[in-house]
Amino acid sequence: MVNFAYVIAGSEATGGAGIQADLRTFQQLGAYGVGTLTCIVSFDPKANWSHRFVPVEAQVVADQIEAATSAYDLDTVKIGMLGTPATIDVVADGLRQQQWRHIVVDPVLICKGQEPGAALDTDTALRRQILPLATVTTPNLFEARTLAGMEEISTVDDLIEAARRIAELGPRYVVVKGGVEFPGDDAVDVLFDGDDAEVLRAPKVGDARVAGAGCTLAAAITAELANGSEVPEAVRRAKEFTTAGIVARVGGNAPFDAVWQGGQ
Ligand code: PXL
Repeated sequence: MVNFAYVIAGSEATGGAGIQADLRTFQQLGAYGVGTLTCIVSFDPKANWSHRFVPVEAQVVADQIEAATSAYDLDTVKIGMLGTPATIDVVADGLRQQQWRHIVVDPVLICKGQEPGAALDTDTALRRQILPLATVTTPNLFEARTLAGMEEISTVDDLIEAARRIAELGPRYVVVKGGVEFPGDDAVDVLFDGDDAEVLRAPKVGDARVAGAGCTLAAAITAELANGSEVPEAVRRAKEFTTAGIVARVGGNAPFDAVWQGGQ
């Protein structure tokens, strides 16, 4: 029997991040990937690889959710980049049509190609309409500062405080990711369950950000949950999977490397 893992996310045209990374992760972890596309990001190599962003029409997002959820009894979903308030409306509506065992929300806040005004609307809509539905959310340092309303996160206590504040927005579990920006030699993540915090560490692999790391972590949590793990075990395994993928990263002509999900 195969377990289904569903993802609602954007395409990143180089394949490093977004739904391409999510579906590779699902495949590696033995889950059958089902995907709904929300937007298309095409970096512009002529303009310093800046973001070009095109949303998929809201009705088409709704149609995809209808097709996917009608074809299979899905119960575990990852939410990646949504991109616009209109998309957030239809995704929130779609999610409310059925019960979910797990909703993993990677709170992708801004996309550089967007107007600042539009990005703020999108942040507000995500916080109000999507985060409260999450059983697990996985903000990076920037997203954690924004969602928790903290100017600085530079200690493990700060990571825990951020997680505590974000849990008050509704998610059952919060994973705050320190990443390469967080001081020290380790990539430190904190898993907060509403009461207690568990600190996860792995030695940093270099000091440059690797594309797709955040997408891969959230997708790996989703796949492990689809395969029956409890949240803490899913998060620990997902971190190991992602670290191995960063070690095995691929490089090309873009100025950033990307996670290879086959690293483990
Ligand atoms: O890594 C965040 C992310 C998620 N989803 C899409 C993206 C990006 C970053 O570029 O393009 C589609």
